[in-house]
Amino acid sequence: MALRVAVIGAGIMGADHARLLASEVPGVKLEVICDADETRARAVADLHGANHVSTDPLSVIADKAIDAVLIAAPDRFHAELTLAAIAAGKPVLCEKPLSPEKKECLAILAAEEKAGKRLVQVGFMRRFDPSYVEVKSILNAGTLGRAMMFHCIHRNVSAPSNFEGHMAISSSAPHEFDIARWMLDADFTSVTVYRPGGVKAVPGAALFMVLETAAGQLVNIEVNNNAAYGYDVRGEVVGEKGTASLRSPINAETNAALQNLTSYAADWRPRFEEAYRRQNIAWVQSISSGKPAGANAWDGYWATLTAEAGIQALSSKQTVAISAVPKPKFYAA
Ligand code: ISE
Repeated sequence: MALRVAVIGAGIMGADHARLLASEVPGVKLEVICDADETRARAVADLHGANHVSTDPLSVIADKAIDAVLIAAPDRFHAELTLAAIAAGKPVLCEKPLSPEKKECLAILAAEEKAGKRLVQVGFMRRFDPSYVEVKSILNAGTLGRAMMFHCIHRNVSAPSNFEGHMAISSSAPHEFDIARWMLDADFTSVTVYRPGGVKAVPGAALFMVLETAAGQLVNIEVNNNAAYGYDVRGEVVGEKGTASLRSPINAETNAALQNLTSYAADWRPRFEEAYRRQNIAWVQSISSGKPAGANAWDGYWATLTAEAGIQALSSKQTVAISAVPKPKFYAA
């Protein structure tokens, strides 16, 4: 029987997840699109063939006709909705961040452990991106020797209109925090955050971060949500014997007027199309196999813990130590 999925949030990501679930993921019936704006929910439902629309996420999650929930609502609602899914005993794929607040992530860890079943996957889709996966397999094969550094770049054309406060650190940088922990298989111990001189501190303005891992490796991350020229994500792992870098998918190049040109996407969806597709397929497969896939709630907690330390580091202009609660056995392996 097909898995009956509700998508909560019909903004950019909710609409894209609805498209993927309806057209790219086997074994799914797109049942409900839920959004505070009913017209927006209806438009996405009609486009992707969902049966129903709703404006009440909690009743959708509790509905017996729903087997699993994909949360793509604004960040501040992620924890409440994830907790509701856990209370209903339903698997949930929650867009990143799991919550912008670490205390809410801790509440999710406690609730999931109490439920006694791994129900939460966090939407750190880069773990499924072919370029990150290949760099990790090169590193794991020993070709580069021991990893010493990971250079990361994260640039958007411009910060979305809903960007406020420190969302560059709490909403965008968590992708980098998570992928660096995953790539190096190491937790962070500290973070320092710099704002380049002369840059106005508007939401999404350029930042440069340096993190240290428990093994002493260094990770540097540029997050620049207002880079103007295109969506551009780069990464290079530097080992003692060599380096491995990401290649973004490029499907065509233009040769004309004495120039060779390739283009940048306007946002992350084309760059990570394949990652989202594989992530959503893996989520649905993990529900039928009972074997969790991708980033779990513990990983979500770690990304938020790092972000909170990063925000503190930016305002204090100090290096901030990062220390997690002991890892519950429930999340081992
Ligand atoms: C943005 O906040 C996101 O949500 C996307 O997942 C990410 O790829 C993008 O670069 C972020 O700024």
